Amino acid sequence: MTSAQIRPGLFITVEGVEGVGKTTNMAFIREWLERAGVELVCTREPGGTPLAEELRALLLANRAEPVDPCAELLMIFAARAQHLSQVIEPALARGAWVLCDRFTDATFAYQGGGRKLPAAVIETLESLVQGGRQPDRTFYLDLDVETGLARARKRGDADRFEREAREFFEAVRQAYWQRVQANPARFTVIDAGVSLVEVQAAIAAGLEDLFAQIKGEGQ
Ligand code: Z5A
Repeated sequence: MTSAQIRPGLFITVEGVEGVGKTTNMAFIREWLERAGVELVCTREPGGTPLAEELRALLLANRAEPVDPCAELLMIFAARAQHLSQVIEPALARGAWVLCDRFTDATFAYQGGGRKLPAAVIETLESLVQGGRQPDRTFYLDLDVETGLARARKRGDADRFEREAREFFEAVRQAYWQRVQANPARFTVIDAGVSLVEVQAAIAAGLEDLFAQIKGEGQ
């Protein structure tokens, strides 16, 4: 029996501030789950469909015109609505697992914490766009902002978010921690400030724990 048969339709997200190593570790999680026999759809936000990727490009582009935080928020949820209806919900409905690089926790962190939009406004859009859909498990990679920004700077050209000041990312990190504290059963917190080998050992332990939990639920 494969893991997907034990528990079909699991939604896993990966979150963290700038430079935390999400892309690197998404590939690790993907390989780990595929080795375990999971049918996996790997995707990202904002993005994941042609239209949502166009919205992503609009969101990330540097531009002279200041972007209103509310316009930013609505574009993110427009992309999410498309992504959910075209990719995430169909995959979960057929029993595949979905591994997504960022989801609505990022909205509470960046648009809530970073841009200071009220949580109640984000919750209203969350309810409209997602209904009751929430990730089943979220790997939150935590790293101090200074180290994260130093890692990210090595990548070259900064997008519109990456040009924000350090205080913005401190507020983002703080908002992530509020999400973790409000939903402790959903989050697996990973210290991303250690070597990649150690980070991936911690992620593997988190995945083992998830499998033990779903096996327990299936008995
Ligand atoms: N955004 C938003 O505002 N609201 C929302 O609701 C959503 C998103 C969903 C794009 O996201 C932007 O969208 C994002 C927030 C906003 N902007 N910001 N900031 P994204 O996820 O595509 O962009 P990103 O944050 O830049 O993520 P990334 O590309 O996955 O980068 P990363 O997390 O920094 O990962 P990385 O490229 O794997 O790692 C960075 C470097 O560190 C790289 O050279 C690695 O080799 C190195 N690394 C990784 N791990 C280690 C360890 N352990 N030690 C040493 N070096 C390491």
